[in-house]
Amino acid sequence: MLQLYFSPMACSLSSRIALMETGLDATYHQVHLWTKKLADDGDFHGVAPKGAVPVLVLENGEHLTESAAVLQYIADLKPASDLAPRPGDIDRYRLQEWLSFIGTEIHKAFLFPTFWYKDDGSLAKPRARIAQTLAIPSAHLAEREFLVGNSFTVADAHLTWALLLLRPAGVDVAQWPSLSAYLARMQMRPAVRDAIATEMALRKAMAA
Ligand SMILES: N[C@@H](CCC(=O)N[C@@H](CS)C(=O)NCC(=O)O)C(=O)O
Repeated sequence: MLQLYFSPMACSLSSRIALMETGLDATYHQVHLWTKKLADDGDFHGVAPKGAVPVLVLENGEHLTESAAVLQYIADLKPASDLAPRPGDIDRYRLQEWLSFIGTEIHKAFLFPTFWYKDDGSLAKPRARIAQTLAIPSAHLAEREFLVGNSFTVADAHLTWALLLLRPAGVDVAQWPSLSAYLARMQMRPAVRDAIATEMALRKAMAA
């Protein structure tokens, strides 16, 4: 069976959403990102030298990391779920274009520094830039329901996760009406709603 190493509401949420959208069975292993400990007190570095989630353990035991790769792998396991356009179709490269943009321009350029640096001086530049960055998906989604093509893809799973983190990062998504409408729409999908509910409950349990 597939196995996913995740941390509640971290970027691995999009991999959980993708798995739930496909209906594929998986075992989920929770990682504490600060201590790098697993639930059984094992060391996550033994699983993933990068020390970061997501890690997908494949049926043959190989470990796959990086959200863009993990998400496309899950999508390709169940082509009937239509979570990614077929290779060779221009929309497959549009999907990769969005996954790369979300992973670098939104996640690493904004969300990552926001969660690591707490002082206003360090946060000023990423905060100033995020408005410019989010204007891109905002304009795109003003005209369309989904990021790529006419149906939900793993790029939507990844953007949904990123938009959910804006609030704890101190940014109000309501500034971009098309993004806040998109986020509400995505959360009406049963798999998205259930994945978020599961991880929010785990996060609350961690804080308790
Ligand atoms: N480039 C990786 C980034 C993965 C990543 O930064 N994961 C975060 C959680 S959202 C993490 O595990 N951070 C722990 C750390 O960097 O120590 C991807 O897109 O999957």
